[in-house]
Amino acid sequence: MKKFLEGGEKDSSDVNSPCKRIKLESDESMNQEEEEEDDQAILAEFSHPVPWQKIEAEGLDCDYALLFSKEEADKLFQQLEEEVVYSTGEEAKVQVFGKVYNIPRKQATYGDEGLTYTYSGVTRLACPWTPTLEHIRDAVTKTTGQTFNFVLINRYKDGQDHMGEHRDDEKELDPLCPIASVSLGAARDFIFRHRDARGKQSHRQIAPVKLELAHGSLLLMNSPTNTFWYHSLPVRKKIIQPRINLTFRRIVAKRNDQV
Ligand SMILES: O=C(O)CCC(=O)C(=O)O
Repeated sequence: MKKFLEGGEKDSSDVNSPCKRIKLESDESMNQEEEEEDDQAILAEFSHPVPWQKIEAEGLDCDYALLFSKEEADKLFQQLEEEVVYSTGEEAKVQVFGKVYNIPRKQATYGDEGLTYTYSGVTRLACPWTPTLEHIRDAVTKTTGQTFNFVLINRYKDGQDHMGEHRDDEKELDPLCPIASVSLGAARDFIFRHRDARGKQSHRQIAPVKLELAHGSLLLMNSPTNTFWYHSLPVRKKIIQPRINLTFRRIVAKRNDQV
């Protein structure tokens, strides 16, 4: 948590925050009138401005904000509980080094028609967007200026459910698009560990970066974070409430109807 607070005290005027970045891109050759019009358009478009916190370390670049109020987040959680259909049977397993495991949580994949995403030895086809998923996706787009065509949903029934260390570095992900992680339900710890500082053989001492992902929060993992840092959601036995996490992604690789 300390690292997060250290890295996260910058205010929303930070030039690296997503909203600011969008404004700066079009700054160069404008007269004042055009600039004012542009500012107004941005304010209108980004109707839900959020105070971003920057989280940085060597090769790690993230932005964190509370995107939804408690009331909105409560409602979205309930709607997702009614709408999302999670994988079962063979689809609820992953392969790691050739061995098949049950995943310690529930998963679902939604997105644009025909998109697939392969990770942990399993290929998943996107189900069509539900109204609530579209609503959350559009809120993330309005706030960040980024578009997404796929979402991986993880549901943790309580603190026993977890996710092991991994990177989201699959080739089919657009490397220029951040992975946008929306959390609803129980707040959970989320830990980044540098690839050179993992395990007994590690040759560098780099402190892990620890955050708590709150109800209604949005974490943007910007490039090159997923090249250098692994992330995990560890077991937290005292947590008895469920949590839903949605990672919005942009997939650029072939669709399943192409060869
Ligand atoms: O539930 C979380 O916050 C972790 C999700 C995650 O690591 C992933 O989808 O790759």
